Amino acid sequence: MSEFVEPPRTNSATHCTPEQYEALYRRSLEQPDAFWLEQAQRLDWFTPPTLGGEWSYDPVFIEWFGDGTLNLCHNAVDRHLADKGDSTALIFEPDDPSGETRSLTYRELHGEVVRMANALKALGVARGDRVTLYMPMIVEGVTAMLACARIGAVHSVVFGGFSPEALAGRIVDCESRFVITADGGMRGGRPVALKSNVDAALAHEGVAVDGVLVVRHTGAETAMQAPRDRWLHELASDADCLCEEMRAEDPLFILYTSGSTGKPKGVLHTTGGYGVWTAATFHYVFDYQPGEVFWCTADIGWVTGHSYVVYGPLLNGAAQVIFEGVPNYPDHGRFWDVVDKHSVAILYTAPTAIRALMREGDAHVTSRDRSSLRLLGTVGEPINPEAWRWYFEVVGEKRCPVVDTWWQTETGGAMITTLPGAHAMKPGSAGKPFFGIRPQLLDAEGEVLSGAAAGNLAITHSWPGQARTVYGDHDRFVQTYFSTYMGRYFTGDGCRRDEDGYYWITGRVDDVINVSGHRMGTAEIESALVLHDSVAEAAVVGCPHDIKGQGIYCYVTLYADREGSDALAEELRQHVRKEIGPIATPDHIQFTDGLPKTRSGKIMRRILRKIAENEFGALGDTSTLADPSLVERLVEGRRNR
Ligand code: 6R9
Repeated sequence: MSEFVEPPRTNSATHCTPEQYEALYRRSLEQPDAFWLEQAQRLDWFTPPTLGGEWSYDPVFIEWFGDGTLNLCHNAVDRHLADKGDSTALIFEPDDPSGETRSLTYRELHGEVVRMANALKALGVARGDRVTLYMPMIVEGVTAMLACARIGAVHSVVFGGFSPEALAGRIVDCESRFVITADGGMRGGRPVALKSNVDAALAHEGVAVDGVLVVRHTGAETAMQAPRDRWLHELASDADCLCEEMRAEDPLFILYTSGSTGKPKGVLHTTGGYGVWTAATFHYVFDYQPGEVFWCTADIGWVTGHSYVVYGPLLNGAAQVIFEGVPNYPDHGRFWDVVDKHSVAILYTAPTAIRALMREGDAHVTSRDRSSLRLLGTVGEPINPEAWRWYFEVVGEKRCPVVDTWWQTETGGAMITTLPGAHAMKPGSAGKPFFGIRPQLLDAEGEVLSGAAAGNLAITHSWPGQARTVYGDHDRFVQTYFSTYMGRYFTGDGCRRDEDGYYWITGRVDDVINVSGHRMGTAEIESALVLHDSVAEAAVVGCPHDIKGQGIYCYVTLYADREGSDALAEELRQHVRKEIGPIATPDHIQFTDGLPKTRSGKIMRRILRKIAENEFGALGDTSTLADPSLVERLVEGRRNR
């Protein structure tokens, strides 16, 4: 069931041995402040911190390195100029493989960041202001984040696949007065209309910003609205732009993520702790060696793009690929073409991409060289052992260790992962806790489970990369993460710990689903559905999906005078796409004359989940339902699909 796969030798000099891991892990628990103050030396500080963690989970406040000051843009860019000025920082690979690759040294990156920062100042952005980014995966996405950090502004990146409605909500929530976008983006050969989506978002009532900075990328014709909209190339200048001295606990960014209730939460990360966490995890997990090329395929619109496209690699002075495209364009060998073209040594991607490519057969992989690969990583959702083995055996030819990194938007960086060299791997298990992390498994009653056990995953002690609050709603932060199990951070994930102390994440235990590695609140999709004038009520659950991990299954009841049809189902799908974005497009819509409810009116989601999973034998006790016969009709409806 849980056999080990011995890691291939990593041909690196700095990887962590099993003994070193044990010693460092022990020290990180026994002397956390000393340990993390030491790790903090990975960064340059204006004022080095003397304080480690000052935190409590009841009441909830979290601070790390509270008396230190630093600037993360300085750490990601400027401080490398002395010895890495001429080393590669970014290699841009466009969507179109025949398009122009663009390589930037750290010195050139510095120039671009300064130009962007000056443009932001000219637009009126000041320290502490929130700036919303709605960008394609291009160099300027990275420089825009770094430019914000440079001048002390707080970036809030909104994934370019979100709809104007979703963008508008996120602009309003963090009272952002500035947007950075591009004339357009390209994905899989198709244009993405970013600037016109921004215009549509800003046309919503109550959404007003002072300035929109537009990057010329595709050259698409772009309507500019004076004086609000400005081109980057017209506003940028090469004048000196110093890095603001930030306190460790000054906000660095807000990133919206879905929860089980309500609208998305603006998870807030601060400067010092997040910087130390991403720098240290990147170093240990990926075991990066100078001269190697790193490639994380995540978009900067997600936390993985924040921590392992922007901050982690650049804080470590790494060279890395920025990829605008998708895995299957122009064909299913694109990832491996990019690996060969840029001699990628470390590849970090999501199980959904691995499954999608696995389905297309080995030839797309084996026809490419891939000899540059040294390490493989996955993130975003549980990886099924079959996909793990394909990644390890076919892609990595058993030469490359696979690191399966479990973490969340709220954790800032990797939390549970095998370390190359230190741990044997188990296909499907994330492995062992990272330094300083104390996972705990609890049952529904709050009893702590010891030894080999399965339960809900909580973390008992704070770590530097932990989110500090939900922007503008600290109560919601406390409620969401610290009230299920008092005095602990609750992850929302189910997990099993085996006899070797390896952790196996089993997926969300709340009303969050994970579609292609993207987190989605079922409540958000339900709210979008009931906005449609035919829909009386909706309940959304996850269902198994071969490629996406989970699909979106919607039970919909209509107003009495409406009738369900294929055409209406399609209309509802389009409606959800428009309200949230293409990633939220429902896979199944089942019309029903009612939803299973308790006598007190609570929807019994457990039953709906089982039916969507085609597990009709495991419906459990349905006797408390107000209308037990409804379940049979729902099962019948599912069977007929
Ligand atoms: C980094 C990221 C977080 C949720 C998390 C869990 C799932 C992430 C995983 C994993 C199993 C892994 N998840 N990594 N599950 N194994 N290696 O994905 O952040 O978008 O906030 O999602 O993703 O369910 O709770 P985020």
